[in-house]
Amino acid sequence: MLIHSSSNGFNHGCPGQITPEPVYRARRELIGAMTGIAAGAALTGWAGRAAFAQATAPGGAKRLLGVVRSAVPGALSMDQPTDIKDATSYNNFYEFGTDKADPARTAGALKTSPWTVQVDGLVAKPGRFAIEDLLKLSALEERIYRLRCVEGWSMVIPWVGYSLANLIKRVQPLGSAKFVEFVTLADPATMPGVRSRVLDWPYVEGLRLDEAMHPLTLLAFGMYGAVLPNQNGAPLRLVVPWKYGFKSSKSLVRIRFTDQQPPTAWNKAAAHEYGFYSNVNPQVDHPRWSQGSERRIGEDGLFARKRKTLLFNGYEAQVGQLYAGMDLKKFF
Ligand SMILES: Nc1nc2c(c(=O)[nH]1)N[C@H]1C(S)=C(S)[C@@H](COP(=O)(O)O)O[C@H]1N2
Ligand SMILES: [Mo]
Repeated sequence: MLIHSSSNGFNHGCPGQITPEPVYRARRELIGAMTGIAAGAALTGWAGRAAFAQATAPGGAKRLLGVVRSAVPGALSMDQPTDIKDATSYNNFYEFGTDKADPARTAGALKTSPWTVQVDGLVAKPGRFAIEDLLKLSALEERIYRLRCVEGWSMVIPWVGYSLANLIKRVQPLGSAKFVEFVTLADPATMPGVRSRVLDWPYVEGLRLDEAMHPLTLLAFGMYGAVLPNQNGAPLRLVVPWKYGFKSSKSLVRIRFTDQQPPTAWNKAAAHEYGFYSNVNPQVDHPRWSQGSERRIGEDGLFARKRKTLLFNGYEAQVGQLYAGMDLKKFF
């Protein structure tokens, strides 16, 4: 069985060889432009939701319009965003292959339209939501999050989406709901990786309901101002910035509310290596490598791990309360 390997693995892609662009576009410039476009609409309570419709930019990438700068505390990292080329060519998406370069090469086959997401389980108002309706459910925000992979590398990605809490409130969880399960599409016809048994498909991840409700937990539809590339989890994915990257399921088809901790794909594959919580924690090493430091993609040499990894990936002020009194070594 192929399990996550450390950043020192030799079989991985080599983003260090890609010439970095100046900066993905001076971030402030981007935020400024987006705020400019959206300011009027934001002040009028998003009456003009038609503004969210996607438009095709000259480059072919579908831009997301009407995106506002997030006001959620901690949502706008000051770190320099990762080059878009690295973020879209160095991926983990095992449904499309286990090599970092596989998803960008093979995920083009994924059909992201039409797309619906089933939201069910212990909720008063279950439903099947079309992607078009989900895009209109709440104002789209730009959020610049650090992403720390359990393998020991990290990126900084400007996502576009809104707090998952908006959708959760819509379906009204019952008092008995304690956990939320996130299920990725598993289509052997378009996902070559699903034909091999590297994980128990479909890819399932899970959060406690209070973690899922946290304002930083993002339902993302885009990155770098445009709709998500397939290899990054189109047409919608989860992003939980204080947990290892594998907690953030891509290409979601189902969100299910339960009263029990859901069995999750990586935890089933190796429970002693991938805990249910998987909060980023430099004090809790992976059995096969240290988690004390990380390699920021595009910044360091291929084998350098120069950055200190931070508790909760630097989001402790925002999320620490969720784990008050918990033994983080036991609930890793
Ligand atoms: N369905 C699915 N979701 C997934 C994965 C996967 O293999 N399949 N990989 C995870 C891992 S290990 C990481 S680090 C992030 C990577 O997201 P990115 O490629 O957009 O940077 O996606 C996560 N979500
Ligand atoms: Mo990861």
